[in-house]
Amino acid sequence: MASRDASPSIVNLPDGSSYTFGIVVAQWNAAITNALLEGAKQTLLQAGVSETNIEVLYVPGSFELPWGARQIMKPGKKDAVICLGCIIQGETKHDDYIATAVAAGIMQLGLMSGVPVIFGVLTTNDEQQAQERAGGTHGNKGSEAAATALQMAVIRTGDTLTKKRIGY
Ligand code: DLZ
Repeated sequence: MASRDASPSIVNLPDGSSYTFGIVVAQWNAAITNALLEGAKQTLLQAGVSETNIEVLYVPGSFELPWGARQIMKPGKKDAVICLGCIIQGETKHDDYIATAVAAGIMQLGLMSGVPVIFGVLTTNDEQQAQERAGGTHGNKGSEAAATALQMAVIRTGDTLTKKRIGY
């Protein structure tokens, strides 16, 4: 399949200077998840988010991401939380169980809390596919997750509506 360019959301980043983000990172397949973290941080900083407004929490594996996201949104205001993980298919169905639980947990937490929780979890057949999506030929999905978090922070605070009303 052909590789694709950076998504429009990464090219046209909203101004992030007034927002605060949490990033939760699974340590399974750490080389990949650290690359996703770098991509996410780079994108947030590029959008004007202050380094002090980015809090990072490490959890053991992707299964713990929803719990980590709940934990990181507790102490103070977060405009969005980004979950980063890498689930690689093995000989058993563990990847299916983990991925399904994590996706459901992240969705549920976002709906219950009102804080956008972004699914930045790779679910790949092998390590090569993961590398291609962590800064390789398919871009960096951590960066894309951060761009989504920025968009959701803007939507959540109603800034988009405000801009439309005043004629941007
Ligand atoms: C146990 C496990 C396995 C086999 N594979 C992965 C994986 O590919 N990616 C990942 O993020 N985590 C994996 N884990 C760990 C689980 O997410 C979790 O940390 C443990 O089951 C403990 O709850």
